[in-house]
Parts: sequence; structure tokens; C-alpha cells
Amino acid sequence: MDRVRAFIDGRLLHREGARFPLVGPRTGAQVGEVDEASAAEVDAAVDAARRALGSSSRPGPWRRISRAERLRLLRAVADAIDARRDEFIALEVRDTGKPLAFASAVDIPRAAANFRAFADALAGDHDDLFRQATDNGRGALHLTDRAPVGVVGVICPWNLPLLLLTWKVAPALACGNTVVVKPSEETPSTATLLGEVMASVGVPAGVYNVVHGFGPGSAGAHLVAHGDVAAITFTGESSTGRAIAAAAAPTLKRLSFELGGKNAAVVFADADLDAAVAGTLRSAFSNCGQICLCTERVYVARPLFSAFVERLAAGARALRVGDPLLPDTEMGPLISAAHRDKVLRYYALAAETGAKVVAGGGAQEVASPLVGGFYVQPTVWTGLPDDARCNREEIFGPVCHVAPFDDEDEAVARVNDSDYGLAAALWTRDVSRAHRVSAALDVGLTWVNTWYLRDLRTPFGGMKASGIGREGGRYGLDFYSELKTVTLQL
Ligand code: NAD
Ligand code: 6OD
Repeated sequence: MDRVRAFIDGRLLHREGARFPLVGPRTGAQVGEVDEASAAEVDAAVDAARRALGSSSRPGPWRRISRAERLRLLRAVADAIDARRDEFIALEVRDTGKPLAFASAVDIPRAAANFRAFADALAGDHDDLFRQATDNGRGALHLTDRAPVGVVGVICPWNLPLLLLTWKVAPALACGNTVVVKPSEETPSTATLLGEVMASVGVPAGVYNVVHGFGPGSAGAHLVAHGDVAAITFTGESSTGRAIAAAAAPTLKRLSFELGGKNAAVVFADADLDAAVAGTLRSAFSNCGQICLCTERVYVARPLFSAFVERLAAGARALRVGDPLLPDTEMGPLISAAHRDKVLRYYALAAETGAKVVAGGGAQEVASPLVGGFYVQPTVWTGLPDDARCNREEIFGPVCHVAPFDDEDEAVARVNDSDYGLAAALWTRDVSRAHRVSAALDVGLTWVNTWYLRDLRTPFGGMKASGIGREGGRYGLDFYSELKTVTLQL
């Protein structure tokens, strides 16, 4: 059975002691054991990261490396991920149960792309120089400089494990910081493999460290409370973000939060119906609905409503749900038994509170060897009021509710009537409407006639309970940098 270990100070930590089972969602069987880091092991990881960085006056090995060499190393990490692509894909599919096709097309290539994108972002970054006239006639020059923040704690969820982890690690390292990563307890494996990759290309020991464990009372909480961790970048549930903000307050850390969503799609009467249906099938059911950007609320212009619902429901029923290892599987299991039970409770709640179930609505039957896995049906509801819990709470499963609307202002108001503000998808052929509506939405990301099309140079993040701050391209660099100003009187 595979043993997933911590990676500290440039090597795997071989030790006995506390560990927990790793369960594979494909069959529900245990596939490995994970070392749960003690507080002392988290201390050791932070200490290794601190020594690798050193201070401005006594630089450690990572701070002594030139910026050009640092960026070369990040590109070498990207190349090494590509070279070990199949190993990464196999571990990601084992841990998450996501379809092989999805991990191969999205998760692992994006992990490599993240390192290249942030190497490019830093390569294109330049210090500023401001010339100022002064009363004494001599003038002054103001220079800006980017310095690392320190040891960055990286805390990640299970839905896109390596993609989201590298989305944080790459900019942190590009800006000269060192990191201690705490991946999700459900999906620890690719974070540790990335440690081996870092060592293989010559990233100095202590720059990238991984500790495994849970949140409260475990590795996550120890990392957040640690006095030598200068910043926490976190992706996960909004409620966890609140707990981390409170726990980080005594040590005054900087925080970047990518949190939950209850994202809407709006299909206007002028939309290309084929594209809107196909796009909503992707946005609601990709990764089994376990992407923070997934659509859970769909508002459709009344003249299109019946046709849209009929076609979306038919598309949901036709999705190939089953074995993630088969190349044509479109939807695998949910991440865990606990999450499956949570999603099924929402399915039951919707039916009890008057939803019309137009597709799915229950557990998915599967045959051996998948029977112990966590499979549910792709589900489409109509008929719930906007204030129903199923329309307000993030479910994070393969489900959406479809409701009709009559005019643009009403659609905008209903999209914005949410505690969350992460993403929206608009389906319209009217460019003026696309501009007008996207400006009126309280969300960080709007896609028009597409969904989850990413350019890694753009700012990424949410409003309201969906997050604090923006990551991506040059917008992410300031979080990972101390910006210093030096003023010279001429
Ligand atoms: P989660 O909040 O339960 O856990 C995320 C990570 O935080 C895990 O590593 C967990 O061990 C750790 N953690 C939990 N409690 C902690 C604590 N008190 N202190 C320190 N660490 C703690 O989230 P999840 O269930 O893994 O992921 C699903 C959630 O993540 C959904 O809400 C989803 O919307 C959100 N998400 C958001 C984005 C985004 O970019 N906005 C991306 C992916 C996932
Ligand atoms: O694509 C990304 O960069 C990103 N941060 C995606 C987040 C997805 C949430 O589950």
C-alpha cells in the first residue's frame, strides 16, 4: 500500500508515527496511508523554509540565487512535470476519482503551465522609478523594489489538487519566497511527488516543503498559527476562510482567500441555444460539479425556458458516469462518502421542498468493481424559489437549478442576490448586453458564451463570501512581495 510522506528540507521524511488512511473515491477502498504531521514536524518544515530563505542581511541559498536562475528553475519544474506527466495523472485520478481524460487535459498540464506563467509574469515585471520636482530645486528619485514576504503557508482543497497548489506555489517561489504546503487530507499524493520533482531539478532544499494532515488541531491549524509564517494563501470553503482569518489574527499574517461560490448562468433570449446547453452541461457537471466556478443556478429567458430545460436534462441523462479510468468517462465519483452524503441530502431536500426533478436526483448505480465508490447522478431541478436553501447554499456537486426570467434587470438582480460573488456565465449574441450585464454583476469573473476559459495573466478571485484578493499574472505578484520604496534626494 502506498505511503504518502511529508517532504521537508529537500527530502521525504521517513518516520513511523501518526498516519491516516487514504481512500480512493473510485471504489471506496483504502489505497494508501498518509503521515499526519505533528506540530513538531510542521515546525521543522517552517524552519527549513526559513533557513532556505534567510534574511536580507544574512541571505539563505534561495535568496542568494539570482532572479534569472530562480525563473530558470521554475521553468525546469514545469518541464519535469511534463516529463512525469503519467505519474502525476495516475496519482491525481487515484486520489480524486476524476476522469482520466479530465486530469490529462486540465489538472496536470495546468500545473506545468502555472510555473511557466508565473516565471513569465515575473520576467515581465519591472521596478518603478518616479522622478519628482522638489522645492529645493534638486529633485528626487523614488525607486520601488520587490522583496520576498518570507515563508508562505499554502493550504489547498481536494477538487483540483495540483492545479490549485501550483497556482499558489509558482508565484510564491517566483517572488523569492519559500513555502510550506498543506494539501487536502483527501488528495495528498501529487504535492509530495512535486517535492521529488523540485529536488530533481535542483531547487534548493527547504524552498518547497509539504506537510500532511487535517485542519483544526492538525497540520493546517499549526501552519496558520505559526509565528514564522508570514502569509497564508488559502483555497477552500468560505467557513474555513473565516476560521483561518481568526486564527491568523494574533500573528498578523497577510491572507489571500479563494473561497466558495454559488455561481449563476444567464441564458438570454438571443443566445445560441445549442452553445448555451452545451456550455451549461460543462459548467454544471465538469469534475462532477466540484469546481468552485461550476454553475449551480441557471436563469433562462422565458421564451427559451422549456426547450432549454428539456435539452439540458437530456444532456445530463446522456453523460457517461462511471469508471474514471475508462477514457470516455465524462463524470466520475464525488470525492468522499461524506461529500456524497452531503450532496444526496441536498437532492432529498430539493425534492421535499417542491423541486421538479427533471434529471437524476439520486445515487448512481454502478457495477463491480465500482460499487463502493461515491457516484451520484447528474441532476437538474426546476421550480424552487430563489430563497430555497438549494438555491442559496453551495452544494459542490453535479447539480443545477433552472428558473425562467422576464427581463435583463430582473436577471441581474437575481444573480446578485447571493452571499457569494465568484463567477457567472452569460449566453447572448448581443455584445452591448454582454458589456452592460457583466458590469452590473457582483462577481470577480464573468464568461460570455464560454466557461472556464483561462488566460493565466488575468486576475482571478471572487467578491463577497467568495474571497479576498486576486491571484493570477502580475496581479498575484504583489501578495507574494514586500514592495519597498527608496527615495533619493538628488
Ligand atoms: P475546506 O475548506 O474544507 O478545506 C480546504 C483546506 O483547508 C484543506 O487542506 C483542509 O485540511 C484545510 N483546513 C480546514 N480547516 C482548516 C483550519 N481551521 N485551519 C487550517 N486549515 C484548514 O475545502 P474543501 O472541502 O477541501 O474544498 C471545497 C471548497 O473549496 C468549496 O467550498 C469550493 O468552492 C472551495 N474552492 C474554492 C476555489 C476558488 O478558487 N474560489 C477553488 C477550489 C475550491
Ligand atoms: O483556474 C484557476 O486558476 C483556478 N484558480 C481555478 C479554481 C477553481 C476552483 O475550483
